[in-house]
Amino acid sequence: MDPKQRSSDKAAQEMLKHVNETGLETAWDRFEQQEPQCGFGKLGLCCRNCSMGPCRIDPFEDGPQEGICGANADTIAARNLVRMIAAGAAAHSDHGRDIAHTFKMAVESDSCDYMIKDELKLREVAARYDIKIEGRETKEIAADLSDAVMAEFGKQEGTLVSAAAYPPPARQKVWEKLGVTPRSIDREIVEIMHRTHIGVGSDYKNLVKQGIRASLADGWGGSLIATELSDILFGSPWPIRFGANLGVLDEKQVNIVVHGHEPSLSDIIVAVSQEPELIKMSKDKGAEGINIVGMCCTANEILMRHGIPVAGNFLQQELALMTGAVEVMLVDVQCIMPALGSLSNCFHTKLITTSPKCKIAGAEHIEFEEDRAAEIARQIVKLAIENFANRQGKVKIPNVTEHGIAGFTTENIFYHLGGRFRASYRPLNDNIINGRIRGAAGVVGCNNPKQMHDYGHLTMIKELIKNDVLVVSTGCSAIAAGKAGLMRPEAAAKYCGKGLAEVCETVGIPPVLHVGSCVDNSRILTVLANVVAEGGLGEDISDLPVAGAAPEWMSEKAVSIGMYFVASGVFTVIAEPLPVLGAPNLTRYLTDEIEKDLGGKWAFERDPIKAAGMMIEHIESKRDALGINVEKERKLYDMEDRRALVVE
Ligand code: SF4
Ligand code: MSK
Repeated sequence: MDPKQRSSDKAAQEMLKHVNETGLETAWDRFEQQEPQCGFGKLGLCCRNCSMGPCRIDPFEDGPQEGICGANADTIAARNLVRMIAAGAAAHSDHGRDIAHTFKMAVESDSCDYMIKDELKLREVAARYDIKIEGRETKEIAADLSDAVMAEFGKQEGTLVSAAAYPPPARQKVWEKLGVTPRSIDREIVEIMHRTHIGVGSDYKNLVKQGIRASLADGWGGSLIATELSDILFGSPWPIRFGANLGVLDEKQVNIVVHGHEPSLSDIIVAVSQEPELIKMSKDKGAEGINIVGMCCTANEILMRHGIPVAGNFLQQELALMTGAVEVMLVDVQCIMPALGSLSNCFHTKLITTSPKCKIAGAEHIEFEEDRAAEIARQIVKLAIENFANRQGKVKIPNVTEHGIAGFTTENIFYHLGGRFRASYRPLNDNIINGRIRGAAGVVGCNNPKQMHDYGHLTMIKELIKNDVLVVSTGCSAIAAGKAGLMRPEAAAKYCGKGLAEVCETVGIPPVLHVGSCVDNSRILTVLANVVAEGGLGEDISDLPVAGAAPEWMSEKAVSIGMYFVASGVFTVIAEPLPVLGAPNLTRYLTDEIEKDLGGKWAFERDPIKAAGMMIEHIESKRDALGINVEKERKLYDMEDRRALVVE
């Protein structure tokens, strides 16, 4: 297929053309080999939850309408869906648990390579957990926070502290009424596996209810813990310039690509790669230095905090390796294609796995241990330096790099909108109320070879900002926006409607705010909670003129994210439909009736312009409901009016 039909990214197109000439395979080729994909799977109608099966339901109603145990289409599709949520919530939350372990080690040890970098955030988060702050040492507060956070994963009684401390009270009441307030993170995931076992639940709504509860345990629990402890431990992000796309690889330097999701090792890799001894070693081997670049969400973690350039998003991981310029691709967990194992053997690249949870055939395994973090990081950097001399043949790096500003957080967004002397969400709320900003949209998620690479993200984002909708972005969507120049402050004048352009230019922010990795979708939740708390835009997140989207989603984590946004009251559009379309009652519930229960709902739309139109329509309907769409007559003050403005 023509590379231009596979990707809208110039660097990816160039590499795909090169790949066609070399005969190597990519995810796009393997996708075509899978066509036509299984219709039962797409519709959610196959079940292999026990060995009486596998069973499948005939979507045309000519064949069986029940599995051997009697499960119908709604039951089977709902069980499959909530198992996807369990996997997604588990991935995010286990990431959170790993960060919590690193945090605990940093708190307990005096000789560890990690330390608390953001004391202010430590105190803010600890206060939310009701931990005494006044008159206490940092270490004491951190020790209490470490215990409190660890308890969130496995406690047997009560509900999540963060689900009560962060969301607006009105939202908490919605959850209480429906009975979906998350209890503990692990429990909700385990309970999905229990409820979906043969012969347990068959009521599709009751199954979805547990999916909702587990997704909330992810968004307002596991993911939030991952984000907040990472900020405390590695430093809260601050707006920072970054470079993006395959052109950030440097032919003359030792290139190390860090890929996956967890920042613990990559953060240390960034630090040790700047050590003079290692830089000298790289020069002794004929390189000009050491170049660390990121891929997927590990990239987002170190880009947000250190401005480390990002080589690409999910569908570019094979392409980065195919440049022949990568000495080491260092991976941790999630979104790492197994294909990298055999592909790395066609090049000099060493693929190194580091997590006991993620070993890949064809890769070398160097297990990461937090208590030897710097030592292991140095070992890996040295391996990369030694490997520089082993490059084979010609290196092919597309000369394509964009720049942008990343590093926005719940805490610093308001500094930018409010300015140094007016640090509150008031200016954001006021600009929404006065209509300069119509509303906000979270555009997040992956790439998927079913859609042209990056096209869905970019087309949707451009349509939203053209209509004065401020966009916040995470994950591979944020990387797509960065590569396309949408994170340059100048993008406001080029792509935005008049109102949004005015706000962005006044404050000096880009119209698309990079708020981090996949777990950092929790930042979007806390921004929404802050906007509600600031006042003037309703009592609940479901009152706000906001919407969410994942225009190229593929991972189970995206299903959990989508569900926790819907459950938090957000209208959420995804391109590829959830695998439920063979189950009519379940589909109707998710895309319509669920709104009565939660204030948010799902929509499926592959055309990014139409999807953006649906989001804008929703935003306008919320503005109408808030009564802020009324055109106000502008009053020009004369001297008499001014004299009347007596300052008390
Ligand atoms: Fe078939 Fe029921 Fe077993 Fe699923 S759980 S495989 S529908 S018998
Ligand atoms: S990395 S989950 S492909 S966004 Fe977070 Fe990208 Fe999706 Fe992975």
